[in-house]
Amino acid sequence: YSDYQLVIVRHGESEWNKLNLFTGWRDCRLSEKGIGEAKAAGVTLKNDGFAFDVAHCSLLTRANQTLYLALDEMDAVWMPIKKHWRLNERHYGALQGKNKMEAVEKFGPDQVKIWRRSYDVPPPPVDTASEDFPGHDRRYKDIDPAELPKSESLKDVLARVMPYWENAILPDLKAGKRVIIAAHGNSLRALLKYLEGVGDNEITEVDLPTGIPKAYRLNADWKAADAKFLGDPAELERRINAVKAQTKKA
Ligand code: DG2
Repeated sequence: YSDYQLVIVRHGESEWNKLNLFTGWRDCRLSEKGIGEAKAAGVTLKNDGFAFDVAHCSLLTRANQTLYLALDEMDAVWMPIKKHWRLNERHYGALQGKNKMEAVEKFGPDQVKIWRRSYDVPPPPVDTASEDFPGHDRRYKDIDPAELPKSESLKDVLARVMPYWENAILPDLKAGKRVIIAAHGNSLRALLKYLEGVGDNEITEVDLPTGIPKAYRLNADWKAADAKFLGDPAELERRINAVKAQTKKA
C-alpha cells in the first residue's frame, strides 16, 4: 500500500447514530461500539502497513476521538493534526436532533431520502436565533457568520470542503506527505464525489460506513487513480447496511 497517499475515515458509531438522530453540527461523542470501531480502524491501518505524516480532522468531537483512537493503535498520537470547520458534517438544518425513523413516518421515505442523499436539496434551514445556528458556538467565533451554514445540501458541503482541499490538504499531498482525514458521512461523501468523479445521480446511492478506512492512490491530477475500503468485506457490507437501515422499516 506504499503508493496510497490518502486515507479517509468516517468516525465510528456516535451516540446519536446509535439513537438514530440526525446529528449534523450537533456535537455528540462516540458510542462504546464506535470507540471499538475507531480502534479497529487503527489496527487495520497498522496491519496493512499504512503510516501517515499529517492528519486533518473536523471540529466535531466524534471525528477527533476517532482519529486519536486510530492513531493511538498506530503509536502515532504525536502526529500533527490540522482541524477545520470545513470538514464538519453537513449542517442538517431543522432536522438536527430529530429521529430519522420518525422523520420517515412524518414526511415519507422519498422526502427523507432526498434530504439525506440527494445532491442539491438542502433540509429546511434553522434561523440565526436557533441553538443550531453555529454562530452561537465559541469554536466558530472567528468565522464570518455569513459563511456559517443554516442547512446544507451535499452540493453546499462540497463547495465549502473544496477550499480546504485546495489550500490545506492538497499542499500536504504535493509536499509528499501521507495524509489521513477523519470526518463525517456527508463531508466525506462530498470529497469522495470529487475525488472519484461520481455523478450527481450516482452519489445518491453512496453511503459511507462508520469507522472503515478508505485508501486512495492519486493520479497526476490529484484525483482517484484507485480507491479501496480496508479490512473485512463482510464487515464493510454490514456497516453500510446499518447506515441504510436507519430510515428503513424493519
Ligand atoms: C450523520 C449522517 O452524520 O447522517 O449527521 O446524522 O457522519 O457525523 O454521523 P455523521 C448525521 P445520514 O446522512 O447518514 O443520515
